[in-house]
Amino acid sequence: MIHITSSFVSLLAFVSIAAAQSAVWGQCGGIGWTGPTTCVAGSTCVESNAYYSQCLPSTSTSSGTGSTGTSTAALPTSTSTAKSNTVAQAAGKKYFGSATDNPEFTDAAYLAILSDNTYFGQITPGNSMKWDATEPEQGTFTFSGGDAVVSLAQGNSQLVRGHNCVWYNQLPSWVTSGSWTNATLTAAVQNHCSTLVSHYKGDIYSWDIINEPFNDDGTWRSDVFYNTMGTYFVDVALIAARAADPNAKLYINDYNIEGTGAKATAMMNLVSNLKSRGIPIDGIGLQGHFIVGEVPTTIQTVMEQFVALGVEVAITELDIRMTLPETDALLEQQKTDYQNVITACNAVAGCVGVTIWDYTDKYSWVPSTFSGQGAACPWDANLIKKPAYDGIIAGFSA
Ligand code: 9MR
Repeated sequence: MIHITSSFVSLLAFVSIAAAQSAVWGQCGGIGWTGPTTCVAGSTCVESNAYYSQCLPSTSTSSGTGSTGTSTAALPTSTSTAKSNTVAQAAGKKYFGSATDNPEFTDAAYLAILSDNTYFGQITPGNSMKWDATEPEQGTFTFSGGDAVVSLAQGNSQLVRGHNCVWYNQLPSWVTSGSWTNATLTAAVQNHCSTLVSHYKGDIYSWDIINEPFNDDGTWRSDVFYNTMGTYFVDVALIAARAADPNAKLYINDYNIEGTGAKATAMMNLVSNLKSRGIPIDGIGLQGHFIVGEVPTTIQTVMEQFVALGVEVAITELDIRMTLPETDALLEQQKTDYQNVITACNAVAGCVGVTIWDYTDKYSWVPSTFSGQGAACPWDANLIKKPAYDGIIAGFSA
């Protein structure tokens, strides 16, 4: 009875302020949201994605990605004063970098850290160079989003990884629903890669020309490209890209190839096959979307095996997620996991750099894709460095 009464009182209190301000953990913005856009005292409106912003407790030092509705005790933070790109370059790497996305550029605090090239010597556009963004209609190219990323990087003296040219996802419907023949799709792929890579000629350190071509069992992914052209789409895209920007490093990028197994073997066989036929291939991107406590122990071995085939490697999309809420133990394990990944890259001369898939939990893709998981990045949602950051520094210092 007492419980019901107190809930009722809370409900009344909530209703009375609902029109003005959202409660802690309540929605406070996003596309289509017509409710309050400010939060009750002690909480801050934080954007999760374009469709959802949430009132998070502003006094908490946690990443704020927990959504249990309970407040969390202070969580440990980074203690290192060293800078991630500075230590990466001191270790002989070309860069330590971060993915980013154009909507984030309006966040001044976010942008200031992203633009600090002692932290990040390289950036990757998370979405704005993809096919749906760059050729939404056949033959009509739009480069404004990608151009903004390149211009930001150049202003900051940062390298750019181009991402990506041919991928099964984020395709405009004219590609996925077209009635293609081998010849017409070959021409479309050639034109897309050639125009995209030419536009950024001289601006890009490395390009993910092919993204995620394999299933986890090492078979080819069934998509419009493979289903229409067989494996020939890989040749077509790589050849077009090489002609468009001879100095850009051409990569194939995938996930679940970071440990030995069928998918890594399939990628190695592809590299050997391309090399034997003189098709240009310079690098393999190991994405590195990991789970805390589950980083493959064979990551260094796999990188060495790729390098032995005559390509460079990079960790291209590193993040290490956990089941929320964050705890001291999970953050400590995450620090160890980040350190192990960086240590492996550091130990392999042909591993040129590491890119995290955005640096802050504020803009991570993880919570919207894996329900109940998050806190995958080295900076929390309040842009505070977590113990994972110390793991990165330690890995480059080994
Ligand atoms: O970070 C990207 C996210 O904003 C997009 O919604 C998503 C759509 O597929 O793509 C994310 O980036 C992916 C990358 O392009 C390829 N590897 C997996 C990444 C995370 O999904």
